[in-house]
Amino acid sequence: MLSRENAIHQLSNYIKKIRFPGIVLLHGAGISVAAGIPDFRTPKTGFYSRVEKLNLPHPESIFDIEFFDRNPYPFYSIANELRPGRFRPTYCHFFAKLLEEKNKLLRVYTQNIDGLEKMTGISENKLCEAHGSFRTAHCLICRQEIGIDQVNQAIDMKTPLKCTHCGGNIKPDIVFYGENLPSRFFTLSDKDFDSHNKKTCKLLITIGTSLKVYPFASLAEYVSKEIPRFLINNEQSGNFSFQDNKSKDYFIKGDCQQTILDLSEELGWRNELEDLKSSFQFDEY
Ligand code: CNA
Repeated sequence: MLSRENAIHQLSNYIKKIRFPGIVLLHGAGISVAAGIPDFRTPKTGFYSRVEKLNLPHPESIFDIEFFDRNPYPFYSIANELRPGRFRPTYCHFFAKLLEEKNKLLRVYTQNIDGLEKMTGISENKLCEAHGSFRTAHCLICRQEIGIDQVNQAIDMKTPLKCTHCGGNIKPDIVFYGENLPSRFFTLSDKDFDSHNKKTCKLLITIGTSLKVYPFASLAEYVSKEIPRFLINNEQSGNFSFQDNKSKDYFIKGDCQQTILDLSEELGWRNELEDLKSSFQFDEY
């Protein structure tokens, strides 16, 4: 396995060689930890260890659609730790935007529901929020759309919101276990990873995810063997084969924000990345 420095150097070389939108980014909760949002599975600090106090059947129950419909209290009691409004995008988020500006980004697929990619101003057609977002909300029964301010208020008061038409539970449009992913996820991934399509993924960079949630995790498995795949994470995850000298899989272990800064330095983009982040205008809500 390459050293961290050599792997960053290798990644920088691959990025430099790409002269069209050919890079796919896969984002996970690890990239938003520096924004102040806990990830799920990191022991002690992750969201799942925080929900232990709620005595759920499983930590995952908090995001299980059947459980939520029976008992929305646990979700409403902790959703303020995730809901957008107080958090700013990080270097990792702005790196995606920078790749778009350099005309190298094919797509960013994110599992995150915090909306931080969108806040960077990245174009909508470059972004696939595979697990939805907190920007809209609906009644689970009659599908009436509910104003998100009302939902945020309920989340802040830790009180489940009910539909005024039918009494059903109101849920932000984030994808729970037991729900389908948006059809756009399947349409785009079919196209972006189709080896017969010329405008397909030529470099895959996976950042801050344990790759445990399917079908999202399968994206990392869709690319053909000749496509380089990088994992930037605190720990190894997914089906990468880092020990196999013939594979084009690379692991850059450690804090993803530092890795992205080091990578930007190597690319000669550090000032542009810093500028993007520091010029960001932010209104808390
Ligand atoms: P996860 O299972 O909690 O994995 C996070 C991964 O990131 C782990 O492998 C960590 O080791 C790694 N990690 C954490 N911090 C860092 C860091 N600073 N540098 C490098 N690596 C780090 O979360 P996944 O995203 O894999 O799981 C998918 C779930 C998480 C999706 O359904 C999301 O909706 C859900 N989620 C989203 C958010 C958010 O929107 N910010 C927060 C928490 C969970």
